[in-house]
Amino acid sequence: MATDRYEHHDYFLLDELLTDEHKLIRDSVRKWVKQSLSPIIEDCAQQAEFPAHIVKELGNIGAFGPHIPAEYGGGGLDHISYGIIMQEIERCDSGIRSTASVQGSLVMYPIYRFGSEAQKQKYIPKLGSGDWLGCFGLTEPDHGSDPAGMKSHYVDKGDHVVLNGSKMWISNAPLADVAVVWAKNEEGVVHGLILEKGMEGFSAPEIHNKWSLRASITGELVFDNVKVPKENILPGVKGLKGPLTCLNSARYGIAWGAIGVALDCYDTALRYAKERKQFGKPIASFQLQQKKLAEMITEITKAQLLTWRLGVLQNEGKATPAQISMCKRNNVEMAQKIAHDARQMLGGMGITGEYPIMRHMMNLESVVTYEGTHDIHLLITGMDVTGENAFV
Ligand code: TGC
Ligand code: FAD
Repeated sequence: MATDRYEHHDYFLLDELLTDEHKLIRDSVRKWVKQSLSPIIEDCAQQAEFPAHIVKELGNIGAFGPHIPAEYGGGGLDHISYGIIMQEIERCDSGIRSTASVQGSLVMYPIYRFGSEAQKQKYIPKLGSGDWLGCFGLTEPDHGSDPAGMKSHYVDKGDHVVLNGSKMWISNAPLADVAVVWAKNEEGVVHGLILEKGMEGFSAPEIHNKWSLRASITGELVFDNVKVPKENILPGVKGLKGPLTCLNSARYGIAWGAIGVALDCYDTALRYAKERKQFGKPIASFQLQQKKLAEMITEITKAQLLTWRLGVLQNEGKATPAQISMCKRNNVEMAQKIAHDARQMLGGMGITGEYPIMRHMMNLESVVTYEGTHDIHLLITGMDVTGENAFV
């Protein structure tokens, strides 16, 4: 990719809603992204290689679990700070934001929220620092949108349980040191288990040939009579509300992250339109191009306001899962439309790796599907406003 020339756009002076600490966090993450991530990201995506060395760097900049109390190795920051960090990272690449949101919201958070004191002390600090990488196993080959149907299960063997089954589409899996896995006990009740790399019968083969999130590593989790010590079961939750509670936190981060993608596409298209000349004039002077740019910044601004308000509600402990679903769904769709228009504005150059837009477009095809598909989030909103459950 050419030099990262990104400039932030704040059409409605939303910076005035941020604290000095928020702005400091944003500026320092943005600086790291420009110095360390932007120069390598296009090659990683082209080669379908996850830049494993950045796990430690993400830990160093505080990208893992910023909203988890510092006493456990998190950042001790508020939810708006968490969102800003996801926005700045995803502004460069959704796959790297995936690494950060899985580690923080789907591995550290369940251990923090539902784990024993010993589990918290053992796992969270090493995950927060980036010494260990984690993954989260909920989806199965036959159960994606309907995780209640999961087949992974374990049986009680005294001081340990024996786990069988498999998980599919698991971000970070092939390299993960720790996996938070959801499986049913003999009564069919879902529980969370912490698995460690190297446990006998536990493997994590890589899924190849993705056209999306190519700089992120994705795999399966296979459990073939894995002996899991009982002390590795999360004691604080049972039932599907365990994993779904963690998803609220990750979906919230994606809502912010999608704004980062949209801002990068808008910024790229705006600069290109001012510099590219056709018919003797910058293409920015043509009304059809101005329409696209004006609509982009309008939609970004609306999403920024929605998401900032969600952040305030999240800080106050008042955000509902349905509000988070609405925001994730809205922002990802907004980013997809902007990426599509931005790509067209760059003409032929829009399909090359010289510019980030095509990579963002392809990444968004995963973002619109994972953490609950676009349609599932619509149905969650539908259920919330009508009181009628379309899933049963
Ligand atoms: P349902 O009967 O509605 O609920 C079961 C229990 O869960 C509770 N619950 C929630 N709790 C907290 N937060 C939420 N958002 C919750 N939604 C539901 C609910 O109250 C109930 O509790 P209880 O005490 O009564 O037992 O469940 P259902 O089987 O009808 O399914 C509902 C549905 C479809 C909305 C849900 O299962 C769903 O969200 N499906 C989408 C699955 C999904 O999002 N998978 C994501 C996998 S992880 C991932 O994609 C990571 S990608 C990360 C990256 O790389 O960035
Ligand atoms: P399905 O559930 O089979 O859905 C197929 C289609 O049917 C979708 O369009 C869906 O909206 C629609 N549909 C389903 N049910 C309904 C309904 N009731 N009404 C209307 N339409 C419906 N999972 C993890 O657990 N951990 C991870 O780390 C993880 N990382 C991922 C990384 C990538 C790159 C990808 C692509 C996925 C990842 N996932 C992960 C899995 C992801 O969460 C699932 O792909 C997603 O939940 C959808 O499940 P599915 O792919 O099985 O699709």
